[in-house]
This record gives sequence, structure tokens and C-alpha cells, in this order.
Amino acid sequence: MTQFPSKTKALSEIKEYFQQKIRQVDQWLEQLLPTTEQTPATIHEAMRYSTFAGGKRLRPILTIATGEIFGAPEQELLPVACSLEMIHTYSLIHDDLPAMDNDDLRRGMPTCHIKFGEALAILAGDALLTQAFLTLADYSTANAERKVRVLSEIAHAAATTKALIGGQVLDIQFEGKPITGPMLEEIHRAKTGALIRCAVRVGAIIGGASDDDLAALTEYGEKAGLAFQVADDLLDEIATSEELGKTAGKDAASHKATYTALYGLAGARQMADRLCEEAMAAAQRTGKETQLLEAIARFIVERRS
Ligand code: GRG
Repeated sequence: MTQFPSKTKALSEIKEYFQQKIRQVDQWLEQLLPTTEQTPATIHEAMRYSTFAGGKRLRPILTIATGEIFGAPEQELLPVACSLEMIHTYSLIHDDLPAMDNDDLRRGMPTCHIKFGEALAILAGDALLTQAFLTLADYSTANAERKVRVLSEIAHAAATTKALIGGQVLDIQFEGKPITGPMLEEIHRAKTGALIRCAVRVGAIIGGASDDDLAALTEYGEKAGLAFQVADDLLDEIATSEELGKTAGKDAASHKATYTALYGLAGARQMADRLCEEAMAAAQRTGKETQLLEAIARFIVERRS
């Protein structure tokens, strides 16, 4: 029978781990992003404003936690992890724009376009995406082949086919229209899931995981990515704007296709829990020390923000 860590232990352990890794990721991001002394200062201010507005750093933490299982070197994990956070932050800045979700609150602060204007927010998103690939091109490693593989994984996850931008396009196209369960899953596997799956895979690749372990962890990443979105839909309905750091209740108000709209609160909760357990079981298939990844899966569905 599958052995899951106890809920309390998982959540207390993970809090400490997250705090430590958030500090480390932030220190690296501080070094990797252009300074506000560099010209033109305003774009660097906007990039830093949104990056350091206080995200959970879930994607970088997934890369680090997975890489650590295989003894991957910190000097390789951290730049790759930070590049994912840059891409994630770019997607949030662009998603909040008037032409997309038109939101004025993100990570508990005014959104980038509210603070810096629309033109600069578009450019800050573009610049973070570019900086992510600069970071990936520039980090040192003795294993150039592995580095190209990591770069390709991240480019694919940020692209259009079964990936971030493609998912966003589908999401926009289905707004206000009837949707089936499989279509909703396709959207979210791409929009939210691709980057989360990729975060896990690149950690494993940097650590030199075997094909079997990579397959098991890919399944973990896919299930955790979907669980993240189901939990996000639930939080949109049950959490406050203060807890979320963004406008709560927005999905229902804008007739978005969500798991709660399709399956109800209880159905969506059941689905999140099932995906979490499947993610944990997939991680355990590696036979490695995956308690932390299992705790992260639990955190994903039990979080309040
Ligand atoms: C605009 C290219 C482009 C893509 C947009 C990912 C995405 C696609 C948009 C972000 C908006 C959104 C609501 C996405 C669903 C995924 C999600 C809930 C993102 C928020 O991630 P968290 O909770 O945020 O990890 P923090 O602030 O903690 O980093």
C-alpha cells in the first residue's frame, strides 16, 4: 500500500523548506536580473517590481526539490529554476493586461500595468522572457548536451503547442462558451500544467535521472500541474482577495470555464485530492526519497493562496 507522509508533518516540513528555498531563489534572481542602475532604469524597475512582489516560487522550488533527489549541483539548478520564475512572472504580467484578464491586483500589489503603464508592462513581460533565455544560455555547466536539453524543454513549455501560450489562447477562445471536461483539461494541461511539468522534468534532467525515473516524475508533474489548477479554481471561489493577493471570484464573474463551474465545489475538491494522491504515487515509483515532492503535491491542493 502507498505510504503517504502524515498531513501535519508534510505541511510543517514544507513551510520551512519553502522559506529557505524562496530566500535562495530570491538571492539568485537579485543577481540574475538587470539592476535599476542600468539604463533604461524604468524597464528594470518594472521587471523587478513584479518579480519581487511576493510569489510562492512554486516552479523554481519544484525544480530544486526534484534536482536535489538526484544530487544535482546547486549552481546548475538555481539559474534554471530562476529562469522558470522569470517566465512565470512574464505570463502573469501579460495575463493581467487590459487586453487579457484586465486585473489590477497581483501578488497583493497593483499589477505591473497599473504601476508602470501598459506599454512598459508589455515590455517588462517581454524582457523577463528574454532574460530567462539569457540566463539559460549563460549558466556554466560541464554538461553542454544536458544544458541544451533543458533549454529545449523550457522553450517547448513556454511555446504554443500543448504549452503556456497555446493554453492561454484556448482559454480566451472558450470564454463564455460551453466546454467539456476533456477540453478543459487540455487547456489547463497547456496553460498551467506545461510549466509545472517542465519544472519537475528539468530538475530531474539536470540530476541525470534515468528514463524510468524521468517518466515517473513527468507523471508526477502532470498530475501536480492539473491539481494546481483545480485548487486554483476552488480558491477563486472560496478564498478572499487578501488571501489570494489577486481579485477573488473573477472566474465566475467573467464566465470562465473552470473545474468548479463544471463539477461543482465538492466535485472539484474530490478531483484535486485524487490528482494529489496520483502525483504522490507516481513520485514514489522512483523508489527515491520523494517525501518532499509528495509534501509539495499536498501543499498544492491544501494552500490558501
Ligand atoms: C499571457 C503568455 C501568457 C500566458 C498566460 C499562466 C498564464 C498564461 C497566465 C497566468 C494567469 C493564470 C491565472 C494562470 C493560471 C495559473 C496560475 C494560477 C498562475 C498563478 O500561479 P501562482 O499561484 O502565482 O503560482 P504566484 O504569484 O504564487 O507565483
